[in-house]
Amino acid sequence: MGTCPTAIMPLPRDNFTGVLHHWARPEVLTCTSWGAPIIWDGTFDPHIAQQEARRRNLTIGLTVFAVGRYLEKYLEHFLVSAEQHFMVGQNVVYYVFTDRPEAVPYVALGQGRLLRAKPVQRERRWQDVSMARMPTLHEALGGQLGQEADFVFCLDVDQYFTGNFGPEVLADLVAQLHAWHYRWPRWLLPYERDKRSAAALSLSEGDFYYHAAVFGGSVAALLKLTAHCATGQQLDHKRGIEALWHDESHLNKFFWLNKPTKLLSPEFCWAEEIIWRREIHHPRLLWAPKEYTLVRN
Ligand code: 2GW
Ligand code: MN
Repeated sequence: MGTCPTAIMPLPRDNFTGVLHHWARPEVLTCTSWGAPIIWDGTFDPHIAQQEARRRNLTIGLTVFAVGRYLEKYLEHFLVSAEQHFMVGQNVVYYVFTDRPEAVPYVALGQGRLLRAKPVQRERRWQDVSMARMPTLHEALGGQLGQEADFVFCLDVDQYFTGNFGPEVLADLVAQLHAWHYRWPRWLLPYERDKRSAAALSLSEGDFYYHAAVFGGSVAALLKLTAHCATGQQLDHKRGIEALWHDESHLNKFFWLNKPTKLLSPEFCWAEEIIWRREIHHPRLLWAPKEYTLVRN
């Protein structure tokens, strides 16, 4: 971990965070080598972000897939906690993609917030459920979602909000540092290494390992991201191969080629099963318990 190389680079900033208070967290990396802020608790003022979002009257989309048993198991807690913590005070549109729109639980929504349940097919293999999100999101971003939202966040459903997740996270292209891998040397990161895959990264490539459970950005940037990943997945499929971590591998390839303009610290998507770490001040999202035997059969 280093600190921001302020001597050679302007302080990372954007309209939502203002100048990042990188000195508030000297023990962690608060900007990337290409000048993108890495936001940690204490490095931003949430009120500046809130005012900026209100001033621009933004609408923020939140997409989530709840197919098969994941609907009963995770969706209600996800939505109820999002009402408490996700973009409170902003215009929000939830897009819930599911094979059973009629089974989406009723959750009371705050003012300026609405939910759209969108039907999707149920894929046979779970890897396909996960990967099918990319083309589905691409289509939605090119349609109603893209028209009504300014920024969109795309999240896994098997998690719940535990702290404020507000407009400070907004930027053109936003990536999430993976809680398991943020302290590892690059050569150990679980990128796809098979050169035949569209997602392949060599040992000298890759900046960080990003978690596909959280990514976001402007509609234009996400159209590009989802097109890249959907195309890569399709190419691999035609060659009879599948990347190690499915859509996440393709996402990591995209972020290597197209640098994110903001990174979220692992506080924004933390796992309780990971031993407590001093730099994790304020977890905002927590992974829900998995119970693989129950849901993966
Ligand atoms: C997934 C795996 C095994 C059994 C079921 C499912 C499943 C996933 C499902 O039955 N229904 C469903 O709606 N999903 C959706 O796919 C749901 O939104 C879920 O959050 C998402 C990804 O599956 P998940 O959360 O079980 O996978 P993780 O937590 O191991 O995710 C990481 O790796 C994935 C690729 O293997 C994705 O890249 C994901 O974004 C990563 O967080
Ligand atoms: Mn997940």
